[in-house]
Amino acid sequence: MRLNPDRGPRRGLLAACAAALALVALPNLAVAAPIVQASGAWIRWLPAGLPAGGYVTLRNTSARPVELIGADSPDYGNAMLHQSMSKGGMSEMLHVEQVLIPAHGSVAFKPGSYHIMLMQPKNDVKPGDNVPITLKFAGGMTLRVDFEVRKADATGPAGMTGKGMKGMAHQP
Ligand SMILES: [Cu+2]
Repeated sequence: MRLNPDRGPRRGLLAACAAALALVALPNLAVAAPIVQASGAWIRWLPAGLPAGGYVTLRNTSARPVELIGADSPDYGNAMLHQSMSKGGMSEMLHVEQVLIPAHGSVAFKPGSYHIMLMQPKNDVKPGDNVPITLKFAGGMTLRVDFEVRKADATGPAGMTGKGMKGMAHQP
């Protein structure tokens, strides 16, 4: 989110939003002030134990870039960072080792782009649940975020079902 200096009146609102986000993020961190704030976290649930996509917007409040390097959830056997890309009209998913969040910048995990690929659901995850996911950053920082599980008809990541799944090596 970038502040436009020409839009003075909106500054107050944005600042209020940022303050609200900080309050939400605080309980997630045991000691340090929240360097990374998470908002809008949700999971696109799919039936029959299919892999689900996790989405969230991560905002880096610090003056140094931060690298997301992994994710973990007690409700899934495996969680990986993926990126959907479209190539010659087909969409495919790539496993990415890290996602850089620039200083004072943010990265949106969203359908058709970055997502957390959640595999092997364990505890009968269903729409309406809140699933905790621990985000792991370079340097040892972690951030626990509750993801709201939504139905499959929410707009999902391209390539997550049908032919798009073909040839996807989800297991390392
Ligand atoms: Cu994926």
